[in-house]
Amino acid sequence: MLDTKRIAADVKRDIELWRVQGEDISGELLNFLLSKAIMRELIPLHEATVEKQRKVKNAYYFSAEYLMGRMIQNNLMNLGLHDELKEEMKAVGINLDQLEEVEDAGLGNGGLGRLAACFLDSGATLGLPLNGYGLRYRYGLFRQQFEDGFQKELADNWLKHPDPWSIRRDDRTCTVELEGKRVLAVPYDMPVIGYHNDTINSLRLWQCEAIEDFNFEKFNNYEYDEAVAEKNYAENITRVLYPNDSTDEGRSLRIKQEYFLSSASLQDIIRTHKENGRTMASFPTYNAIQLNDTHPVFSIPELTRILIDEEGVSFQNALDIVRKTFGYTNHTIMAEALEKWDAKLVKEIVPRVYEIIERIDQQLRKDLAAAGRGEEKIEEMAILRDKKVYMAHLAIYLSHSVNGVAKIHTEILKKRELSDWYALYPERFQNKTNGITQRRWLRLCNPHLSDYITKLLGDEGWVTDLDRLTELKQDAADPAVLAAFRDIKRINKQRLCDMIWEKEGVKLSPDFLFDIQVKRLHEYKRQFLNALAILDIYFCLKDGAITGFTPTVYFFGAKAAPGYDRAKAIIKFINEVAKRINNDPEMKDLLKVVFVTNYDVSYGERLFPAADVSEQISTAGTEASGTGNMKFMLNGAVTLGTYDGANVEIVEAAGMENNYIFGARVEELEALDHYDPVALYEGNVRIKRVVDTLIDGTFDDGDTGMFQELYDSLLKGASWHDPDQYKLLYDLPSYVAAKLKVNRDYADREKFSFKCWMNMASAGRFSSDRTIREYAKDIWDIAPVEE
Ligand code: 26Y
Repeated sequence: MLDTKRIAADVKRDIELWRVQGEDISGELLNFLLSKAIMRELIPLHEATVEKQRKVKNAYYFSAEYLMGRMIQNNLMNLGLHDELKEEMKAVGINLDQLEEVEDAGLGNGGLGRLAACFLDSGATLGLPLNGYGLRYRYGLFRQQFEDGFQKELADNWLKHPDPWSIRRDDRTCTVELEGKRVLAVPYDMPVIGYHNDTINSLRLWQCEAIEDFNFEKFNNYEYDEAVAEKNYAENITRVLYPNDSTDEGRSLRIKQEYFLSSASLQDIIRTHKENGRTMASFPTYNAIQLNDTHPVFSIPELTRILIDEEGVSFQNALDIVRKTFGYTNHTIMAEALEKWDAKLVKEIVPRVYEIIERIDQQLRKDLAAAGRGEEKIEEMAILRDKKVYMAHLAIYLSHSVNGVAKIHTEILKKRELSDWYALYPERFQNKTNGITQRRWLRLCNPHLSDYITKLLGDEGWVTDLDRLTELKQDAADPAVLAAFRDIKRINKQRLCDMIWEKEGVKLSPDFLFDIQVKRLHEYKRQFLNALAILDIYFCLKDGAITGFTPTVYFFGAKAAPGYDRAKAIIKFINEVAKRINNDPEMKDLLKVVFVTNYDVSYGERLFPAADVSEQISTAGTEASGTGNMKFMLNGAVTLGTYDGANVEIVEAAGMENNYIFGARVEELEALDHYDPVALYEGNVRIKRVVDTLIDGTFDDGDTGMFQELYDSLLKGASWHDPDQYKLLYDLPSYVAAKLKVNRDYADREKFSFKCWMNMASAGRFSSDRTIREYAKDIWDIAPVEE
């Protein structure tokens, strides 16, 4: 364990020095001083972990995204330093709450990136030899602002403050070749700290740099532009995270990022493998690599290439080694998000890797023919087809394990999207239901509830064994427990109100019902459906069709990909609805709508603990899992959702009767052969009334025509889709009914808090500790390193 006294003394001395200079201690400065002092102490612990891991099989998580959020408080908690340091700092007039100013590390888009971060936390806490590889983007996911209700994107300049949690490791630098040019891959290591144990794993993020930071030979030869161009070529590769999690774009920069990540990480693992005195034949015995979706899948042909070209391994043996090494996780059912790269681009950027892909494709075609597949089927399943590289096919063919991220998702993959592959390799398919780390998503973000749980359970064991929450189910019978639980929720709601007032300038009351939908903005997630339902409720409150309504705030938080026009139109629409309702004096004590700006990990840490109702309303069969749903559940909110993704398992664990499931299920939607949204619109005056607000002048889209486009998307369709492809109008009546049922039920606070409590007490399964144990046992074959 660390020497808290020494750390505190270090930081206090630094603080004094800054103060002598007349400097105020800002949150960022405090973060820097604390983190630096801790990092110094961590180095020997990290080295000890590395040494132990040399002896055993290791797993590596390859991911283009890591949504780490703020590091400092989580690290203080995991190291067990928080309380003591808080006291020490108080003594010199410093409040650790100042750390709330510190910026998030936002190197990810959404669920997939946050999952990677939760997995690393669980790996270290379980003492597993699990380390991460990713990219050190100069700019993370954009910062969102609203201007007149329109989303505007600003650069996320997260490195404008020094990044004390990373150590540059020049000694582990390697080179990567792209388009015949060589660039440097320089690793920056971030510690991944196990909770109250001595494990310090690492997240190694690659930064791309020119081989010579500035080529003076060229410069002196008057080749000024070339000298600068070389530097820019390299630095562009890790300049920015693609802010898109829905449509795959055939961009050469993205291919370069993906190959750069794959190549550098593999070189590093192979180097370690050899340093440990091992040969490539034993590579899969000592190394397991998990591919977080298809983004790092160039690793498959790249390892094949290295084995053949550099290690003299035969093609067949190389495929065998590769297949034993990799596991592939699929995170999406949406066809648009399945990566298909333009073969010509791949060939230009990595010609030799492309040749290997061609050879793998030939082998796959042979295997398929041998397995009795006809020409047409072979063409459908090929890796190279229509001058494109199908990354998912490459991943499945050369992995020993393919997994979905929730039961229903894995079933849908087997039955629909990947049915041909399931028929070919049934033994490769597995389910690994997602999870979240209770350290960040309860212990850190909800201290009052955490303390109360600890008090009831008698100890803090639940922080590393979330199943212990089931013991709390019996306490639901105790009215005093539920009353205390409600008091805690109210404190959390007040905290959120304060934050909303400060950040959004909207005054809210914690006595309202808090109903929250936070996630990336996407049509399939149906924020638009939520907005239409709120409008319907609003109109019905105005005309008296609804009475006895419990005052409610509907919260939204979501970023839209900058090029996703319709998602941006939905944001503008929700902001218009919010403006109308919030400015209506009749709604003052009844209804409010807030779209929080720049929803990110840190905002989430305030929102989840304050929620009464969690909105999870994707069209059945579209959301792979969802993990926000689990964060709400763990903090004691009920789910208002469709029978989709992990919602299915949430209600299985917490009881249908304690949640609000509505809408069509997958089978019902599949059986719909002539879906006619126009008939629904014409046949239901309430549907018509809300949909017409898009075109009757109720709302102003600033003459962009975006509301007309939204209207058309529901009733006319577009060149690329049928009208109302996500069945909003189909589910709208049952959704409004469910929203009103929640609202009525909430009036009986005691009964409602029973449901909330049962959800919290049933959340044990959704710990990422459980998920990671399953990966470790069923896919990676790794075990905790002995102390
Ligand atoms: C190819 C590129 C456009 C792309 C980039 C990022 C495609 C997809 C993504 C990210 C996808 C993602 O975040 N998926 C979410 O993964 C979560 C973790 O498994 C799931 O819980 C969630 O349902 C799924 O939408």
